[in-house]
Amino acid sequence: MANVLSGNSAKIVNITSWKVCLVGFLTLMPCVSGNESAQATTGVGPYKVAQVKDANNDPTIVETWIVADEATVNIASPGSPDVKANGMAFKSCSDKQLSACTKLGIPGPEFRLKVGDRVIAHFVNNLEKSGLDPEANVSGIHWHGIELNNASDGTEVTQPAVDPKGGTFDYDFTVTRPGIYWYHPHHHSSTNQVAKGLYGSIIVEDNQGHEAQLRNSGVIPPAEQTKTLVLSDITVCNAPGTGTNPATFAGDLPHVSGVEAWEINYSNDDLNQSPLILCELESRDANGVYTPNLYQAGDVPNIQAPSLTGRMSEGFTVLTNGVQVDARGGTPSAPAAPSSSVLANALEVQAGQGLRLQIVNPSPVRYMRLRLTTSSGAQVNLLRIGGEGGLLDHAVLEGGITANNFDFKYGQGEILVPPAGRADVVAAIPDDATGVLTLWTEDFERVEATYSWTPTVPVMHLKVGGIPVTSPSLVKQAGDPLLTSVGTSVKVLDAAPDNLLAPSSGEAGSTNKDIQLTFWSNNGAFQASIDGVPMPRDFTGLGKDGLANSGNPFFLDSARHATLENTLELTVTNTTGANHPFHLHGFSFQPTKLAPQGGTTGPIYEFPYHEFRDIMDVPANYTFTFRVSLDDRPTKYKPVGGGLGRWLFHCHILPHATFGMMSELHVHH
Ligand SMILES: [Cu+2]
Repeated sequence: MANVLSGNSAKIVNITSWKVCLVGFLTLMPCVSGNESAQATTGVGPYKVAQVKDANNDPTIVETWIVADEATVNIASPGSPDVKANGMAFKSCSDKQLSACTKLGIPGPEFRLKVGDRVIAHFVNNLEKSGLDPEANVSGIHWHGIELNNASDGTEVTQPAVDPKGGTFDYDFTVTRPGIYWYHPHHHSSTNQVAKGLYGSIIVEDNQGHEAQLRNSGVIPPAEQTKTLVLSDITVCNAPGTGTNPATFAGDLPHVSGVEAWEINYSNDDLNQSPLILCELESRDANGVYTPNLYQAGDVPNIQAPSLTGRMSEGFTVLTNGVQVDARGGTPSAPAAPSSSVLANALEVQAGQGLRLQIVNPSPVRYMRLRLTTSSGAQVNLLRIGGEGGLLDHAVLEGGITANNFDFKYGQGEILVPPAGRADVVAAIPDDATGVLTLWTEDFERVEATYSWTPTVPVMHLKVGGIPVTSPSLVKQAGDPLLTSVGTSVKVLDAAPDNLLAPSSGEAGSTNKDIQLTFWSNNGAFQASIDGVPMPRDFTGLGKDGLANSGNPFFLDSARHATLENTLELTVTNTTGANHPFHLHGFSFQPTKLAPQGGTTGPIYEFPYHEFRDIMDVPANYTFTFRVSLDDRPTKYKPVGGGLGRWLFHCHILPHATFGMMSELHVHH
């Protein structure tokens, strides 16, 4: 295995305390105390993630103290000059005194669990007090995708926000479904907190031995050939006044698609959130208020503005487990020879082996469109074997254009991971592979036939070495059996009526089974909303009438109501011209269909396999149909009733959610 650790561990950032104080002053925060931030680094290398510290001797209980803090991390690839980012990071401790901890890192430490395991997570918010009103650094943890008790869901409708500088909250839940999940804040300013680095992965394996059986029989790769890839992005400021090409957009990075348009728009400042705008021209405090001279070199700017007047931008540096992997020239289909630094930091693989990648995308805006190519540029298919709800019945090859002309807008054998999405994929390294293979993320047409103007960059390099492996039973192509080969299969939800309840007296809500993702026209400006009703959860302060803080920030006309233990069939119609990744809290859903919205024509996609997910990227002007079973689970204290309560649903492009493309499913007795 390539030694990816030695270079990185030598690069623990040493920053002087005056710098932290200066940053603190400029961001209207007190100086960071203690040495923690000065010692922080990113995870533990591009292809490894730190694991949580477990304080509990019971093998079925993971108990840990999860701390959110300010942190300066080094996001440079091992061996390259440091690139320091003044972000935010999680650490995990095995004692209440917070003395035995992982390093603060991006991403936060990973939970590896089995179905049935109980998680006791004592959350500690050590972020600085912001001095802003409303308080900007309140926080909490949402356990994205976990079907847990409502009180542990970590949103502003399930618990009070946790105060900075020492506030705590105890989460206590049991994991019930295998799959890849993640955790992140969901309270005020969570857009900014996630953009600055507060996220981590959760991997849950089944407790029936199915996955172990598939590993042991060589159908899927063994643990040593399984890697977590937390693929995110971040923007880091250059020193003010040093030009329009901040360090995070290095002009010599390899780009492929969309770069010309990106550069033109960048130089014209048409991007609403270029680094120059975020860091200098329109620097904003954590409440979205324009505040001049806020950022110095190395700062990670706030990205949430108080109104949506244009399109959101991706972060400008792509991170693989908190590190920018080495650049590689050329294009995915014609890659340049690898540099010595690529060779030094690549993960070593063997020809003929299978490589399993468990991918999480915590980016607030960026879609990861992933493609693996050989040293000569030939594509190696990324076979999807699972993701948000555990393993599939059979391996699936996604992307391309279907027989009836449904266009995924990414190539067959590529993988698209939208914001907050996850994918479990296997790549069969070709028997004749040599040299360095590279996994790239490319631009995606997320705004109706328009790219995001993001450059194509590598997110992983694989160096072929050692003795070739032959694994004839390895999953290699679409249709190869997974769960079916070990005598089980994904549960299938039967067709169901919508079963929505009328809101009872005194409650607001809608009985329309079609949830509409809308851009509501707010005096000529567009506001992301549900059913035309913006539901400001944050500091945007707009009520339905468009007036500043109408006094009803939890406007619920678009809420849906249903009864526990019901199965619903609902639709989500995207009436806008851009893709939106739809997320439902608390209950994983089974996708059935994507069809053109009413009144329009176009190809239909019926899901040819069964799966449970909590994120669905809904294309512009399409209607997504899904089924969901409102299963109960224990509360923190009782065996039943944990499924009752208020569960958010929203677009997971975080600025859209904050603007108001968010509502609630209320689950009643
Ligand atoms: Cu959206």
